Amino acid sequence: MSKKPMMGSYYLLKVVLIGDGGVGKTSLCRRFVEKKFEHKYLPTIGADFYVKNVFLDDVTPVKFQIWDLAGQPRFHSVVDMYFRGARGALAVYSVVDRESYNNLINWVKRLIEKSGVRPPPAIMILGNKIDLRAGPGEFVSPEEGELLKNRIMKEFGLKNVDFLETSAKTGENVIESFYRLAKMALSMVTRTAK
Ligand code: G3D
Ligand code: MG
Repeated sequence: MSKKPMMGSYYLLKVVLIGDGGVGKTSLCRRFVEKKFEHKYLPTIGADFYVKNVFLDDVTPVKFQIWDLAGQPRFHSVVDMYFRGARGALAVYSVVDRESYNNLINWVKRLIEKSGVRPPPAIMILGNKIDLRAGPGEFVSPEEGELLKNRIMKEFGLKNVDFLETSAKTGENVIESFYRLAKMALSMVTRTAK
């Protein structure tokens, strides 16, 4: 990533994180945003909001606006607001939590209904916590992640859907996830004057 300051116009990209509580959404945000972040806690609407400027392929300026839903049940009525205008979503399950994998399609359904954008948001499906797969237990496999991606594309008639496995703990594929999502979403946003 380039260190030059962002000048002139840029792509403004609203991204939301969806998926069950505990799958690692906040950890993925923190890992991506690192220390260079503006972090504003907005308790009234139950979401954390982050901004991060990057240059995709070292030339394309993108300002990520990342919304990380805090997830308290009492804030469910603001989920529509949170989804509205999102051009991209990180749809996260945990590879050590099969229920979160099974529930992800319902999150995607809600996002598509509530985002209000056409074409629908680009979606990066993430199987997180792969560092835990080395231990004992039953895990969601990468093949199952691919199956979910294909199912989501087919069921909702979407083109901009991708899948990666990540670890917010080790950092594996975290930057890659946000960048790939941005590349898919860029075709749907226009540059904004600074
Ligand atoms: P959420 O925002 O989706 O609710 P969090 O999830 O980011 O709060 O993460 C929930 C718990 O999972 C946290 O542990 C966090 O440290 C852990 N976690 C998140 N991502 C990973 C990962 O990639 N690998 C491992 N091993 N753990 C992860 P605690 O113990 O704080 O509840
Ligand atoms: Mg969280």
